[in-house]
This record gives sequence, structure tokens and C-alpha cells, in this order.
Amino acid sequence: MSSNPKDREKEIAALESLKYIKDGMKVGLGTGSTAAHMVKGLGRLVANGLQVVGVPSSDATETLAIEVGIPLTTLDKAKRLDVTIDGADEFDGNFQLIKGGGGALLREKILAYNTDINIIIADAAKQVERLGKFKLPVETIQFATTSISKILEEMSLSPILRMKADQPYTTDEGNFILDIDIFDVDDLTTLNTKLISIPGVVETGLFLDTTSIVIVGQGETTKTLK
Ligand code: ABF
Repeated sequence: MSSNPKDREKEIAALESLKYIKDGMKVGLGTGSTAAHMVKGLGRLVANGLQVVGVPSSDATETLAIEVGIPLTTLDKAKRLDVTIDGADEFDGNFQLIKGGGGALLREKILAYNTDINIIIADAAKQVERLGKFKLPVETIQFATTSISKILEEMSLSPILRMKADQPYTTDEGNFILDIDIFDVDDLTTLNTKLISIPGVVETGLFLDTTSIVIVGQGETTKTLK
């Protein structure tokens, strides 16, 4: 049991989400510290006989899932997932999410799109009235990143190239990420369509209509939003 209050909220939300996992399910495994609690808990259930297969959303999650003994498969073989459980950086009252702080937004969105029930697990601080205090990640191919950044500047979105040490951060797919300020944007659906239409933009961290359930850790309890 975690001693850090925020991490404890992540842990109890993650453990609550496992109640939705049944024998025989194909499960999308999210990325980040909250999802890591879910993966560890799922590993314990597998050790006790639960029969599931997992599809990881990142190399980091794949490594952890192997460590805890979750049988893995690929999206190609699974074709469709029953449940995907993942974290988020922010979520609002309409279940609109910002994801990608962990850099895994592309594969996370692909899993979510190919899943029947998407469950988001989060500590209470992730719930916001309005998205955008957390910068929105936009994944771009390296060849186009500078040109895309100029376009985003002209859109007053204040793009910042994500760095890791003194090099641009690269995703599992070898792409770059531009983090942008969307706090003053009201119509996120139109923004997302505009962003995706820019040649070289691979995906954004806006998850606007994929989520079925949000489980929030609050203190020592959880609340389940549907
Ligand atoms: C992942 O979890 C990312 O999409 C998101 O950025 C991150 C949140 O991380 P954490 O659970 O560590 O707060 O799904």
C-alpha cells in the first residue's frame, strides 16, 4: 500500500478497475504510473488463475506486464479488445481527456479505438472543469515537426518541442511530440480535426469520445463515473 496520498489514490482506482476484468478477456494495458498499479494488480490475479491476455500500449508497459506474468498478444492477433484500462493527464465532465504526458498517446488511442469498453483510472487531481492546464501533446513525424510548429504558433497554440535531456523526446514509434496550450480553445472537436489535417501530424492526446467509465481515487475511496 502506497504511503504517498496521490499515489494511493492511483492505486485504489487501479484496483477498483480490475473488477471489470473477467476470465477470457483481451485487455488493453495502459501506460503511466496509475496504469502500472493496474498491471501489477492484474499480474496478481493472473497468478491466482485469471485467464486473460494483454495488449500493451507502450514498450514500458510491455516490460512491466512481462515482469508480472501477464500473457501478452498483439492487436493484430487480438483484433478487438474487450476492455482497455489506462490513465489520463486530465479529464472533464464530458469524459474528454488529455493523454500523452507519458508519450504513449498514439498506441493508447489505437487501443482505445479498438476496444469495446475503455476505462480511465485517475487520482482526484486529474478531474478538471476545463481541459488545458496540462499541455496537449501532438505527435509529429520528425521530418515535419519544425514546419508544424510554425503552423501551431500561427494558431496561437504556443508549441513546445518535448525534450529528454538535451535531445528531442522520441516516442516508441520514433516520432516527436509538440506540447501545445489549448486552455483558451472552446471547440475541442474542431481543434482536433484541424490538428489532424496538418500533414505530418500523426495523432493528438485529445480523447474526446472513447471513454465509457472513469474511476477516480479520492482519499481512501473511489468514485465510478459512467
Ligand atoms: C498515460 O497515463 C498517458 O496517456 C497519461 O499521460 C498518463 C498519466 O500518467 P500517470 O498515470 O502517471 O499520472 O495513459
